[in-house]
Amino acid sequence: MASLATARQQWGGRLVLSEEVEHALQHGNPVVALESTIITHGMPHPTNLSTAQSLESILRSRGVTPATIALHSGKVHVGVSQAQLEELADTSAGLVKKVKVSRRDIAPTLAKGLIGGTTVAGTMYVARTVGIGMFVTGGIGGVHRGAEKSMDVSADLIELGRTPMAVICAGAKSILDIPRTLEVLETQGVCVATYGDKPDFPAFYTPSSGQTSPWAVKNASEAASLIHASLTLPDPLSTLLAVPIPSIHTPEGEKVQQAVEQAVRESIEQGIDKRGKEVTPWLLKRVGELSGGIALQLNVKLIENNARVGADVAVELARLQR
Ligand code: PSU
Ligand code: MN
Repeated sequence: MASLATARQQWGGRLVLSEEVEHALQHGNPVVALESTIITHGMPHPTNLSTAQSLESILRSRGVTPATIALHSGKVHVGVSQAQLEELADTSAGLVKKVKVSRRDIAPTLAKGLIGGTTVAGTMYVARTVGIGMFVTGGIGGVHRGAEKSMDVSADLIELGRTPMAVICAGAKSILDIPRTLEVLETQGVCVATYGDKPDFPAFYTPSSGQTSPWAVKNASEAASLIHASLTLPDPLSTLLAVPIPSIHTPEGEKVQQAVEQAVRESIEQGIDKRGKEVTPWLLKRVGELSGGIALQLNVKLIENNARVGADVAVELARLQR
């Protein structure tokens, strides 16, 4: 595993760890990475801020140190201050636009000293360098509908294939082509496992996408053994742990599905589907508008649920790693 001294050297003075993250990593205490694109581009203000704070406090209350990752003024931050969280979440007009930072955007965002929210791919890239093995988020990027023409396949899927880590999410949004997303994950050598009683691969707002995950784990201890096995292979591999949204939300989830279908239709009609990195944020915003705010409420519920599960798994995993 990467030592902090090595990581500092590799980043050449660009790495800033929060005190609590540094302490936890040095002592082998459980640490979970959190992304920041969801703050800068994925949710509207002020829910983006309250959710980011809530995720951190859920993790802490279960004995896990949160490492929210973001770029700021030429530095890579692993663990951000309250003030930085507020700045990331501030979407008022007139501010310099924040960058959505996938793998390819890390260097230019640093070189230009901009503020960047890291995507799943960007967050994994950074987390690995400091030896963090677990990451909690809402949904990953995937294969977009129509990708057989547009070739819009999220860098998140490729990152999962090259950066060994356990990523906990609620599946992939049905703004995406879920069967093809699962195909690419297989091609990339990523172990996809559903958490809980049923093997269904979840579709973010709803517990089932109609697809089945190749693997399943029943509880935190089974999840931790799987992740431990993946991370201790001769050439470590990633696990995508898919946690279904709790079933009490199913009626609202089905309403949001209708908004998703309409948003995807509109994106094609208006040519938004050809705008690269803007596609996902546009769809998220439009689903929010069309669902009258229900999508956002569900998004918060499911990501908080992921944080609870992720914390329990991280505690078990740290035990196995001692
Ligand atoms: N899905 C969500 N909310 C989000 C994202 C995805 O429900 O905020 C963000 C994540 O940061 C993810 C990124 O890594 O969008 C994927 O973007 P793209 O499809 O452009 O790779
Ligand atoms: Mn894309």
